[in-house]
Parts: sequence; structure tokens; C-alpha cells
Amino acid sequence: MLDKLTQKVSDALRLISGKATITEKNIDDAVDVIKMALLEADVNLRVVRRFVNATIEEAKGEKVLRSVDPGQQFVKIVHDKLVSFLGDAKQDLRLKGPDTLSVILMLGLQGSGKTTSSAKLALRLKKEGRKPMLVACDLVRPAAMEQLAVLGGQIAVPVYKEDGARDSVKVYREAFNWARKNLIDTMIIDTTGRLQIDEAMMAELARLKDASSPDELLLVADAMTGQSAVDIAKTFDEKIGLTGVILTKFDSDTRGGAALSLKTITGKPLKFIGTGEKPDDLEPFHPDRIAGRILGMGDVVSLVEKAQGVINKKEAEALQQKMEKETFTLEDWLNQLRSVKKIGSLQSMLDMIPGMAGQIREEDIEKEDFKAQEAMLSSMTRKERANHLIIGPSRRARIARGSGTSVAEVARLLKKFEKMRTMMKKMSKMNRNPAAAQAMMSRLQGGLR
Ligand SMILES: Nc1nc2c(ncn2[C@@H]2O[C@H](COP(=O)(O)OP(=O)(O)OP(=O)(O)O)[C@@H](O)[C@H]2O)c(=O)[nH]1
Ligand SMILES: [Mg+2]
Repeated sequence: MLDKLTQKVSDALRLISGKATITEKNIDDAVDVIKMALLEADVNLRVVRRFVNATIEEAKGEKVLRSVDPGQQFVKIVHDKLVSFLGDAKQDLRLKGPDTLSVILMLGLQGSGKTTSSAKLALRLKKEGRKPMLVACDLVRPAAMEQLAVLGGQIAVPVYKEDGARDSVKVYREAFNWARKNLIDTMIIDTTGRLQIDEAMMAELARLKDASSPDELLLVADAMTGQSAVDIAKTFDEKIGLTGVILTKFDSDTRGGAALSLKTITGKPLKFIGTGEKPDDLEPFHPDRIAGRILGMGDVVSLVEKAQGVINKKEAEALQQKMEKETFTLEDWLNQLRSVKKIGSLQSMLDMIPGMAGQIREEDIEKEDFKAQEAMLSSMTRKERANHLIIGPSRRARIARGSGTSVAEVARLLKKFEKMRTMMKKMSKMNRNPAAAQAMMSRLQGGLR
């Protein structure tokens, strides 16, 4: 995500942030690098100009040049400007209370991710305690209804569809009656996408909009199309009216141009980003966190939140203590391995660690390693995991057999474990923060061999 932009911007900031005094020329140079990086990231030219002017004006003010730590001040200005261009604060969905039926109309071009995002949104609302349903109003593509039905089945959310239906407004009305009877509180309507914006699609959407008076009109746009996603949003907003945007395929978007231009050019908030193909891969868009990522400051808040579902605060503190006192055991390691697996890809985790963003790529880490490590650790007895010192030659042979590895691999694992403990102790003293401890843990896991 946003790899290239992060790399360039963080390089530019590193040059300036450590300086005790900075000159106007330093500022111009840094802003120049950031400007090029934004243009390369496919950010709209008007947005880049505004960003550059606003940043320079503020950075050259007395307050910055004369301050105690001008480099840091400059970084802060860039950060705050980025946040404001990304849309300031997180924008929630505006739905009615659970006693009234709310309607979300999903629109967008073909293949942008409407159907997938509809299901993702339904899962999210369901987890928040609402009772959503999906409505198949894409009547053009024969497989569309079936796709929605399958997705609905996966997340256990009801799907209303009518085989052979021709009129989407009629489908909506019947779905509405069904929703009423079944105490549904949110209808999510999936619609037909075309290759390009055309009259027929707009007319159909306008009819559906009039019939359903949606609370949210969400445009689903593909982040990888960069500026064209922004142009599409502008047209949809002018013709139909939007309340917000979901940018999909953010996981594959290394540039970030759409995310950065959208708010300024269309005035519409980016509400969610799609970060993968699974129903779980939808995140609320947090401008401050994304800005942090672009600056290469990492994203500790996101990491903490993501990890919270997996390890709770107490566990994190216990882990921190264990690291410090060198009482971290193989058992703890196994638990950690399992929680990393639950958090999701290692890459998404690495991107969120301060100082790590853009530094290590997942390809650099042998994935097989994890599987083998987990197998070896699982093949040990509890007693062995509690005290690795008792694992002598015969135990090693048994563990190797049980895990389908070799004695040499078991020996390597144990060596790595000891090395890890020593390093953890050193590093945890420097960084007394449970979330950072968790993050560091995975970093050591991948990086050490
Ligand atoms: N990597 C990634 N893939 C996504 C994301 N969102 C959707 N996709 C994929 O994009 C493809 C198209 O998604 P759909 O949801 O079918 O798109 P659609 O807008 O409903 O397409 P039409 O119904 O044909 O107009 C599918 O293969 C999805 O798995 C995302 O956030 N990340
Ligand atoms: Mg679809």
C-alpha cells in the first residue's frame, strides 16, 4: 500500500527532520521532492499545487524557522496538511436508528468491486449489531445474483433476489416488504456496473434512487485507476449525488493518487478502503493514520486496534514483562506465531510498525519458516515449551520426527529462540509499549535466522 510514495516522502523528511536549524532552501528542496512524489503517485495536479503552496507558506513562517526543533515542526506541517487533504476525520456511515429501515445504494463501474464491497459492508454492519440484508439489483449480468447469493451465504446475511427479474425498482420494492417483515434494519443494494458511464446506467440508478431514498449513496471505485477514479466520482456525484466513496483494491495500490485527490476534488468523503478479496477486508478510512503511513511514521494505532481482537491488553503487558525479564518461553512463542496468523498477512503488520513501513517486504521473509516453526513448536510437550533447556538430543529427534523436519532444523529453531530472547530483552528496555512489543516480536521472528 502506497509503497513508493511512502519511500520518497519519508526520505525527504528524514533529510530535514534531524536538523537543528533549517533554511528556506532546505524547505524548498524537501517540498520539491514531496511534490515530485505526489505527482508520480498520480495525485491530481490541482491538489499537488494547493498542497505545495499551503505547506511552503506555513513552513516558512517565523514560528517554524525560529522554533527549537524546526525539522520536527516541518514534519508536523506536512503531516497535518496530508491529513486535511485526505479528509480530516474519519467519516462514519449515516444510517437511521435500528428501529427504522436504512438503505445503502452501491454504485460504480463494472468490476470496481460493488458486489464484493456490498458483502463486506453487510458483514461489518452485522458485527456492529445491525441486521443487514443484501438486495440483488444487478439484473444485467446473469451471474451477478448468484455471486451475491454465494457471498451472503458465506457471511450468513440474507440475500433478496428474483430470478428472471427485469425491473430493478420492482425488485427493490419486494425486497423492502420482505425486509419489513423480517425486521431487517439495513438494506444494501447491489447494482449493475457498466464499462463506462452511460445514459442507460444513470437513468436506472436515478430511478432506483428515487424509489429507495437511500441514506447512503456509496460510489465503489477502484483505487488502482488513480485519477480516473476521482473523475468517475465527480461525474457520479454530479449526475446522481453521492454521500461517500469506497476505494477498493487499496491493497494493490502502490501510488495512492485517488485517495489523496478525492476529497479535495469531489468534496465527498472517502469512507472505507477495500484491502483484499475476503469479506473481512474492509477498513474505515482514517486520514490521520494514512498520513502517518505516507510519512513513514508507521501506524501504531491501527496495529493496536487490529491486534486487540487477537491479544488483549493484559496479554500484551505480560508479554512486555516477559521480554524484559527473559522469561519468555517457547510456549509464548507458539502463541505469538498463532496470533500473527490471526492478524492476517505479515506485510500488513509490517506496514504499521513505526520505522518499518517500506523497509522490509514480505518476500524477504521466508514464509515456509512460519509453518515449520509452528510445526516444531507444536510437536514439543508443554514441559519442553516451558523450559527449552531440557530439550536434549533424544527429545530433538522426537520433535523432528513429529514435525516432519530434521534435527538440524530443531537445533536451529532453539538457537534462534535464545538469540531472540536476548535481543528482546535489549530492545524492550528501549521501548516500553505493549503494542510495540507485539510488533517487535513479529519483526524478530521474521528477521532473525
Ligand atoms: N485485491 C482486492 N480485490 C478486490 C477488492 N474488492 C474487490 N476485489 C476483486 O475485484 C473483482 C471484481 O469485484 P466485484 O465485486 O465482482 O465487482 P463489481 O463492481 O460487482 O463488478 P460488476 O458486477 O461486474 O460490475 C473481484 O475479483 C474481487 O474479488 C479489494 O479491495 N482488493
Ligand atoms: Mg457486481
